[in-house]
Amino acid sequence: MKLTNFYYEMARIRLIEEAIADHYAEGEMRCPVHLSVGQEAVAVGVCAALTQTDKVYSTHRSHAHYLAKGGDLNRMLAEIYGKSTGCIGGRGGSMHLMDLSVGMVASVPIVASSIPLAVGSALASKRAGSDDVTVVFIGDASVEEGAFHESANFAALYELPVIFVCENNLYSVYTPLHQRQPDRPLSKLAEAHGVTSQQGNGNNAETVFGLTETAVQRAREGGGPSFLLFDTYRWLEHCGPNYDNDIGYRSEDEYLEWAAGCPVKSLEQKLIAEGALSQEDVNAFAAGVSEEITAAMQHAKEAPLPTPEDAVHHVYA
Ligand SMILES: Cc1ncc(C[n+]2csc(CCOP(=O)(O)OP(=O)(O)O)c2C)c(N)n1
Ligand SMILES: [Mg+2]
Repeated sequence: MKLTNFYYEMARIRLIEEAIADHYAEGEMRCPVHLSVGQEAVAVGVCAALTQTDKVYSTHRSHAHYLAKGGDLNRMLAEIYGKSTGCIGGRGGSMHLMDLSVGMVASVPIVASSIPLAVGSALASKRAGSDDVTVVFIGDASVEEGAFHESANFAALYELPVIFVCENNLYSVYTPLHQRQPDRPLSKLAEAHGVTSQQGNGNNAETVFGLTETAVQRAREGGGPSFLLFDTYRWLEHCGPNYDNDIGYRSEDEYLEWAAGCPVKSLEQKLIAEGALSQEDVNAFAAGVSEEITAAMQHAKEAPLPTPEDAVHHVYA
């Protein structure tokens, strides 16, 4: 059943992110990590509306997108540990996850820079006569970059099959949205370029899925781009494994309010209340995922580092 699958995928991503946070202090992960705890419903709801060959582009906060699109956990953790078995051979780490075999084309940490790549990908699909759709996950800060506006304009003009999925977690690092932009929905910016826009609760995977399904259908039928604005919240610090509500840029009360609407827990409670899941199912699932994570962590730690010779591969001169 679809909603139960949403729950399992979100709970798995949460457990994986928590495991990364638990191990980070060991100092063996070779890169910064931007964790998606609290934002799982957007990744899962969006990717559930896509096929394997539909394309996804992501940002610095890429783990949930990669996993929801079907990326391999062993290769993700090995990448974060900088190992040669990582999804890009240990060259990039957490912010550069990709897996072409499942349509996870690229993650790029320069804010907004994956947007023109995604629009180019949609243009390529359209010109090739393919009905693939491209999704680009962006944060709320991305719409402050010129690249967003040029890309939205171009996508609307050429009616490209691209969906801009904006995860509005209210912050760009330590700066809240209200200190960066006038008071109007971010979706107005996309609408100004002629891009159809919708806004929804980004902590409800069913809502996210429904809005994405409609946008995907429009794109496949030649209806052009969409901008989907999903309200959500990052629970941990911008970059790293800790809570940082004590340093002053946001309040504990604000965090607690969002945490009370936890996307994973609320869906779990709904499914248990409806009888679609039991507490035993939940516990058994968590135990299975824990084993999967333990094995993947071990694989990542034991895998070899890239060799010095590997450094000259994939370099163009
Ligand atoms: C062009 C550019 N400017 C600044 C940065 C530094 N930076 C990294 S993440 C980030 C905030 C991004 O905020 P948002 O897009 O809302 O994503 P979130 O981190 O909230 O998921 C900034 C400013 C960058 N990577 N690229
Ligand atoms: Mg943000």
